[in-house]
Amino acid sequence: MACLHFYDFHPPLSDFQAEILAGLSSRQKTIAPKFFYDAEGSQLFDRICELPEYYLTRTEIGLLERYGDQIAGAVGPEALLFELGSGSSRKIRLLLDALRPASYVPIDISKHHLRVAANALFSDYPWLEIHAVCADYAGSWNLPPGLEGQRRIVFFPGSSIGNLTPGEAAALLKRMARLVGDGGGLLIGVDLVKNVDVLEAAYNDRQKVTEAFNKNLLVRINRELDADFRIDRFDHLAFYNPELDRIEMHLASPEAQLVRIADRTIRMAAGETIHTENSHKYSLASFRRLALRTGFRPGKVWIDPEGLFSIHYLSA
Ligand code: AVI
Repeated sequence: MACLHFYDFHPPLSDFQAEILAGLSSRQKTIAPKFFYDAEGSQLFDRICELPEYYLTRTEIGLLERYGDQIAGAVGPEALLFELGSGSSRKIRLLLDALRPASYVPIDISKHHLRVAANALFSDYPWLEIHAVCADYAGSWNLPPGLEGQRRIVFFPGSSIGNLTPGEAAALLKRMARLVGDGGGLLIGVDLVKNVDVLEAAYNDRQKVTEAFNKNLLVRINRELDADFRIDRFDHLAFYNPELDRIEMHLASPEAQLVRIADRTIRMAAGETIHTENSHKYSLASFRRLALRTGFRPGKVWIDPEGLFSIHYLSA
């Protein structure tokens, strides 16, 4: 029967200052990509998803529209559908229409996003049972009560798996395999290795929205940690690393400069970079190999005619 429940597992907040200072003190300076998504960064990411060069979102939505019936056939009926992370409402709606699952369990670290999204879905899908869980899906959390015994499917769209190193990705897939258990499955969007120009254009858009998204990290650190990054003294750098099959994003300092953060001074040498994100790309074979290491069996895969993006169904 239709219902909407919220469960708050109080995900631990990360210590922003400690993590930023540790990352900027290492030999290759780093800022973790999870810090992109403050209110401004989340809005910039929504704009990225609409950019002509950023084919990922559009192509994945096209696959869900075109192959919804086949996907539903592979996944099977009456499942308990988990979604990890705040997904695009368009994607989950397409999947709900195609699958008509028994229950839907969105898991998100942001209580506000989760509430807004779950309320909107509840009013548009009156037949759906929704159990919204506020938790860090990569951390520890418990299954809401009363959901035992149903077949479980995880939906993990957007190629978010690509923002993890292959080792981290394997660890997360293993957790998902344990969550869904025997008979369960994972429907996962994975961006494909392709022509370097197409890949690099997607992270160097002409409207410079990705540049603003990258530099917003420095704006955020200035505001929240009383730092004095001169945003105009950093360059957005995004390039394909063919040895590691990934787009790397960095913030490069063309000249030597000092930056004050809290009570510390960070020294940037001329040409030095802060590494802010990896976005790994897979071939069908390399993603299947990764999945096989984690307790999943590769099943059907859907790809657009240009070979840009894939959706894999893996069974546990
Ligand atoms: C969220 N994630 C899959 C995006 C990506 O393509 O790796 C984040 C992003 N970074 C720059 N543009 C988009």
